[in-house]
Amino acid sequence: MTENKRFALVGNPNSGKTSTFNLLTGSNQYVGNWPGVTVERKSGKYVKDKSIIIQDLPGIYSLSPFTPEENVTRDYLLSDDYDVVINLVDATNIERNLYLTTQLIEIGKPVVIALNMTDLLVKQNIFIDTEKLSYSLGVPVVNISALKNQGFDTLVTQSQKARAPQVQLHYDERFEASLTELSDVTHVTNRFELIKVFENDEKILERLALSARQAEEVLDIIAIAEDIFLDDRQSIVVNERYQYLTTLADMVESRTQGIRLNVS
Ligand code: BGO
Repeated sequence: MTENKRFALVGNPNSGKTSTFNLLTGSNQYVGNWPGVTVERKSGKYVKDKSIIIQDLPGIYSLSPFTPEENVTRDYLLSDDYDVVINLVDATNIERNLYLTTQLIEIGKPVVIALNMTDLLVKQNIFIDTEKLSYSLGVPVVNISALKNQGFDTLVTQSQKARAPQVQLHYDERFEASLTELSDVTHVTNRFELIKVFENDEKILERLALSARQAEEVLDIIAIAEDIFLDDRQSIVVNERYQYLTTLADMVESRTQGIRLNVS
């Protein structure tokens, strides 16, 4: 079994990506631009093992390519230029941060969640069951604090040995039924691509080069879903992800109000 050597750092803005990148690479950094856009490209070598290459990717909230940053990150993640994604997640705001995670997992390459800012959890009376989170998403979750330089050895070890996600995130049955129909028509099996077909994502559709008949059937399936959900295709997907994440957060996170009862 070969170890992963090419790490891609992905996360929301302010999740601690820059702090993490600096800790992992120290002064072994290379700064340039991504081809064709004025988006900064930073990569580097791991301070403790120079054979590990770390690619920092622009901070984003979603893999819908609306901004140059989202485009750069998405194109990179759909390439074969990396072995594993390290997904920075702000532990004090998991529901919002995990929105991107659902999409990363659906791409199907190895993902490790670096649950950052864990130094703030006790102060903010938040408890996260990381084992349950890991089990639910089918990917390793490592607690880190970029501020306190904690958890990085474990993060690197887990990233080296991470394998493709073991769980398929399951959405509402009606949405799943549409995805199954789309898969039957298009023969697409990758979850990320399939959901992008549902969203009518131009880039993915171009790549798939569907026949006129397939394209027509795809549009019929989506139109039926829009009638059922009384919503447009993009909003259906956003809502499905958030519903999934609300349930997940309820299961893995508890927040107390800062009142500690003394039980004697
Ligand atoms: C400021 N714990 C805590 N408590 N803070 C962290 C951690 C952590 O584990 N990791 C990062 N931060 P970036 P992106 C700041 O800059 O790495 C903090 O966008 C400030 N700046 O120090 O930049 C980090 O690259 C003034 O905070 O994230 C930074 O993903 C007052 O989270 C912020 C307070 O980290 C974002 C904080 C002038």
